Amino acid sequence: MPETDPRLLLLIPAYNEEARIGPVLLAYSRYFKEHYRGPFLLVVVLNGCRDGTIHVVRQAAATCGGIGWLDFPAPIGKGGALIEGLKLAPGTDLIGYVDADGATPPSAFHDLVKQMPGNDCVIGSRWMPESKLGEEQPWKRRLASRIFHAIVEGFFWMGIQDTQCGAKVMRREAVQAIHNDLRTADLAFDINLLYCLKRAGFRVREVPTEWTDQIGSKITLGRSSLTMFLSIVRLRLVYSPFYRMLAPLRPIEQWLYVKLGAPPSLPPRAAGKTEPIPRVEGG
Ligand SMILES: Nc1nc2c(ncn2[C@@H]2O[C@H](COP(=O)(O)OP(=O)(O)O)[C@@H](O)[C@H]2O)c(=O)[nH]1
Ligand SMILES: [Mg+2]
Repeated sequence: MPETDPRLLLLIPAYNEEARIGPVLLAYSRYFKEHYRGPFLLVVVLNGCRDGTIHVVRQAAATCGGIGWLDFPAPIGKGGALIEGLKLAPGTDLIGYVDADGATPPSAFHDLVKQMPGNDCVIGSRWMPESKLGEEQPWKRRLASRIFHAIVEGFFWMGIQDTQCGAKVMRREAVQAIHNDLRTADLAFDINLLYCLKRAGFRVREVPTEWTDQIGSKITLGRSSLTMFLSIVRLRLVYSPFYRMLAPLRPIEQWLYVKLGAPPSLPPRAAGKTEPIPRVEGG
């Protein structure tokens, strides 16, 4: 059969996922071998794992092929891991990510990819009328998520219902154009990404997706909410006329991240400077 689909790279950020990631890697690898008519590579981005996630990933790679990994010993956060993973964009056509727990089934991620023609980024949404939710998030998470959404909308006016769904896919060119502006290492990374894409004029399309909440979440609600709030305030200021004037406050900002036990935001990178591409192991 001729290869007609674009090259696709799927990133899976993973933090202490030994109990959840194995079957997910096998399911994705099998599904895409069977249903995707183009080169497909899955890269797990581990950071600061204190369990045996790396062994589970190695095992899956040996069993299936088409699975590689990047392993960062430092706790660089989900955003930090994705910022590293997205440096692989030059070697592919489409690049996306999903969570390690299988909340997004492979067919649902494939549906996002199928909607890429004519768009620069397609994001899955759990908050549209046609979204299919197997198991919903606990009510406290849903409430926090709606409050967070209202604040994000008030700050950034993006008109996106669900910025936080873990399933997204983008065109390589769009990722490369904004990569230098990605500096949020915690879970507010997605806002940073979407805001920069929209600001640069890229077409971001939100579509209903299929999602099943999984037990074993790595997120502590109180602390994550505070960190995400700090990050979106920071992001709003970065893209305001005042940011230069606030330079003396930057050490306080970093101190707050440390106090919250969260990965600090990344320092600014020079425009036009290309970053070295990380070397994928396995694959
Ligand atoms: N690399 C990396 N991944 C993380 C970190 N924190 C969470 N993740 C990943 O982010 C994804 C979503 O986390 P999860 O616990 O499922 O969140 P929830 O379903 O929203 O409660 C999973 O793939 C996690 O392994 C982190 O600090 N580093
Ligand atoms: Mg999850």
